[in-house]
Amino acid sequence: MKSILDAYSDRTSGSAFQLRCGRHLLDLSFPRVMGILNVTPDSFSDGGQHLALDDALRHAERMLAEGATMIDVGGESTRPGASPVSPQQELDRVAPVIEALVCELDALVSVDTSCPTVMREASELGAGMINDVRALEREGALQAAVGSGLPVCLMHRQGEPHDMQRAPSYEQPIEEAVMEYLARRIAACEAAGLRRNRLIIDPGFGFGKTVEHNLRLLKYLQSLQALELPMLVGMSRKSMIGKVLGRPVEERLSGGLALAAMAVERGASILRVHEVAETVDAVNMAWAVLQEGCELSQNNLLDS
Ligand code: 7PJ
Repeated sequence: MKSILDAYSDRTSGSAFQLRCGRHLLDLSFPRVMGILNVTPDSFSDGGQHLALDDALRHAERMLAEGATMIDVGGESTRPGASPVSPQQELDRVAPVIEALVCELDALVSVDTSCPTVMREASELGAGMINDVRALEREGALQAAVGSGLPVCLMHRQGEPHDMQRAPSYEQPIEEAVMEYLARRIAACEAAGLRRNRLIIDPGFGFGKTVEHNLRLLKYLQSLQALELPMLVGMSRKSMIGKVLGRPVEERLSGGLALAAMAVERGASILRVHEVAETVDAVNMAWAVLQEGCELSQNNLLDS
C-alpha cells in the first residue's frame, strides 16, 4: 500500500500523467476540478434549474471561468430513490447541451451516463470523457466505450439508485471491497480492449454506503493508489456532509471543501463539484502544501 508521500512523489517525479480526451489533452500532474451540470428535472441539489439550454450554457461558462477543467453533463438522476429514464429521454436531455458546450465553448465535456447509446452519441458530438457510475456494467456499455476511443471513469457502487441506500453493508472493510470491485472492472475493460491508460477510478461516495462507510473510505482513500490509475472523487453536497454537520443541501459547501482538500492529500486527481470557484481555491491550497510551492496552474488548462 502506498503512503500519501509516495503518491505525492509519483505525481511530481516528472512522469506527468496525460489523458487523451478527444480533441483535448488532459494533464493530471496536478489536481483538477470538474464542474457538475445536471440536466435532469429532478436533480436533488439544484432542482433541475439548469434544464433550459441557455441556462445550462451560462452555468457551464461560469464554471469554466472559475477554473473548472471540464464539465460533467448528466441526464439521468442517480440520486437515491430516483426513477429510471429511457435512453431516448436521456439523449434528448444531454445531446443539445453537449453539442453547445463543444461547439460554442470548446469545453472538455464528460458525459455522466451508463447507457451505451448515450455514450456513442455523446462521443460523436465531441464529448471527451465517459463517466459511468455503473462502471460499464450495463449490457453493451463496455463495447460502446471501447468504440468511442474516449477515457472512462469507472465508479464503484453497491445496488441501484432505487435501493442502494437500504441498509448497505459490506463483508470486508469498505476500502478493500471498493478496491476489489474496481480491480475486477479494470480487468474486464482490459479484456475488452480498453487500455489502462484510458481509465480513471472513483470510489463512488454515497453509492450504496452509509455515512461511516463514506468517512472511512475517505480516510483510507490513498489505499486505492495501489491500482495506479488517476482517481476522481465526488463528495460535493452529498449526505455524508449533511449527516455529520446537520446541514441541508444548500449549506454543505464548507464541509465539501474540507473533504476536497483531504481527498487531494490522499491522491485524488479530479474533484467533481457543484461550487467550482471555492473548490479551485481549496484544491490549489492543499496542492501548494503538498509541493511546498505556490506555482498554481489551474489556468493553464488544456493543450489541444
Ligand atoms: C458521482 C457521479 C460520483 C462520479 C454522481 C451527486 C450524485 N459520478 N455522479 N462520481 N455522483 N464519477 O452528484 O450527488 O461520486 S450523481
